[in-house]
Amino acid sequence: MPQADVIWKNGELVPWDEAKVHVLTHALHYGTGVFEGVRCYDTEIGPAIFRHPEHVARLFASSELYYMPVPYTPEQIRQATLDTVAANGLRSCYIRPLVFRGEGPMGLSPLDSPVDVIIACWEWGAYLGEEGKAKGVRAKVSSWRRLSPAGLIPHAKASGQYLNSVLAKIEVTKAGYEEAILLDEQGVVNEGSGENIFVVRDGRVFTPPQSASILDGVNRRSILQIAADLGVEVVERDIARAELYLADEVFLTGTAAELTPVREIDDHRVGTGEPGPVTRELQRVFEDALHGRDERYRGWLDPVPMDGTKA
Ligand code: PPE
Repeated sequence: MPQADVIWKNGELVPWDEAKVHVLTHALHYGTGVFEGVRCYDTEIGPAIFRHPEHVARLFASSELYYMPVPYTPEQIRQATLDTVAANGLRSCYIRPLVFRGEGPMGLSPLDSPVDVIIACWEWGAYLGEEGKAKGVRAKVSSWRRLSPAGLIPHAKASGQYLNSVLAKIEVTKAGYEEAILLDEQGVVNEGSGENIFVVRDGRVFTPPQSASILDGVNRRSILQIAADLGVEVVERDIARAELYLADEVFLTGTAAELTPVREIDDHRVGTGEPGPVTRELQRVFEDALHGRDERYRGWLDPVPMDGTKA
């Protein structure tokens, strides 16, 4: 993967190769970490982080859900993130803050292990490929069901929980597809392995509600706002598997994936097999928002003071 120069670790910027942990790190054994995926874009107003406070807030919410007090304030984490991007001199990048239980006693009780924080960033292009973003990806419904709220917390972005997505992703990539769609135990559509999902039928847009086993995606919220501004109705309701096949359009949203259309699901062509008009319009406005080209959404950008120097 592309490396950057420095990584923020517990309050200090350290060289990329020196940002290491001990093999008895609690999170390595038990998945006791929470993280964020954030993006910085080279926008009309300079490098800026998209919906930064929302990502920081969700990081703290995930930490709280797993009884992992972050030893910094949200404002300190925001500032540290700006510093990390600036120190690496990256005008656009993917940012990965991670809060985790570090080196401490082995065993399931994490409460005596330290809470460590790192913030890394690197250049990361289109998650599901440039072609996928332009033409749509081929998806498959995974045989693995989305993790149940009876056992874990879908609304937390927690490291260990991602084993569910990892199984789904391995299954569908081995079968020759680009992305996995996960249903819940009742067979209701939930989300992609790392994205929220939207279905368009007869000009109306549907997306699973907060009560589904989904992450409350920052980009999901952005699309709800943009759709409202465009006068496109979005209904948050359960989606049946068959509706994926009967849809006119389907698309995925996420920080890594941005807005990626889906052109095929389980070997059924979605609509015409090309991204449809609703997807295209939402994607166009969304991309404008990400890059600061739309005045209406400038408030979603947190500018990175670059100081013109590399640390
Ligand atoms: N659901 C899941 C399960 C998920 O992981 C993500 C983000 C989303 C929905 C969309 O959330 P948001 O980014 O706030 O719109 N997935 C992150 C991790 C991807 C990875 O491979 O790692 C991301 O996009 O950064």
